[in-house]
Amino acid sequence: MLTQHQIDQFHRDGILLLENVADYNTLATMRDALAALVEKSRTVTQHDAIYDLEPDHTTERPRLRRIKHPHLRHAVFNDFPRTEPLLGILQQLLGPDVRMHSSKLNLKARVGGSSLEWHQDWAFHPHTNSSMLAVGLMMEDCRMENGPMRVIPGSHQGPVYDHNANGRFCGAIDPDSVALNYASAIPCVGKAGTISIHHVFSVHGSAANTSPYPRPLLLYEFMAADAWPLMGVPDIEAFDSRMICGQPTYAPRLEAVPVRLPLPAAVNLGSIYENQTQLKRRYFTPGDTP
Ligand SMILES: O=C(O)CCC(=O)C(=O)O
Repeated sequence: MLTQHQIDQFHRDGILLLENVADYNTLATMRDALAALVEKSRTVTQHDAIYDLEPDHTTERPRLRRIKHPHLRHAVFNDFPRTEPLLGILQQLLGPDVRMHSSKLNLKARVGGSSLEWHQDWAFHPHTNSSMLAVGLMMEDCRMENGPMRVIPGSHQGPVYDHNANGRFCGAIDPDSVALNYASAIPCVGKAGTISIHHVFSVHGSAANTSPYPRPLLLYEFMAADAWPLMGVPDIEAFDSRMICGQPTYAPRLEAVPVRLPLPAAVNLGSIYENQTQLKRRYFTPGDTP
């Protein structure tokens, strides 16, 4: 469980790191599940519902940017947030009723795995209130050369920034037009089993992976059950099946939150990496992204 000091730190900085949240056996099962998914990607030649490919992905040398919705691919990814200690941590931060918004496993392939430009998760999916956060589990040790996620402390107190380019949503902030202290960003480095927790408004991004090892970061987004997406709920059964504890509600809680809708929609819906190529000025060098 979190101490009051850690809870205060999360609210002050919008980012918190915690060691030893996943144990040895859980990490071993996750790594096996990941290896099987990477093996299956050998026959895939285009982005699909499961895989986001690095531009140089081949059958002989599979290179993935992301596995989409890992909680639907293997029980270990579904169970992890539904068991202690993560479950209790989420309830401390979000209350008794918690829903998963989504999950993703960002692999950042070794030697050149793609960077991600600065962005706020809120820009992708504004809700009726801001009781939302993301948890990132380091499935392997993560160092600076692996291209760790970096989170700008205090940026969750700021506005929601423009994430459009060429007249469409692109999922990235133009670093030259937003005066943030990018150098102050906290790198999410640590031993395998460490988690980061960042607020839905926190500005974050990551450099390319220059190391000879991949950087598997298992990310989940969660919200209080009374935070409802402003872009609508297309499938109420799927929505409620993502409750991880407590009860769903049909009475959204409304907060005076800053909102920009992610519209007009990005051209390549479903790949943040492709969307961000629309940005004119990048902060990070792209890695393998052409
Ligand atoms: O993988 C990373 O370094 C950042 C992840 C992220 O911000 C995202 O997938 O939205």
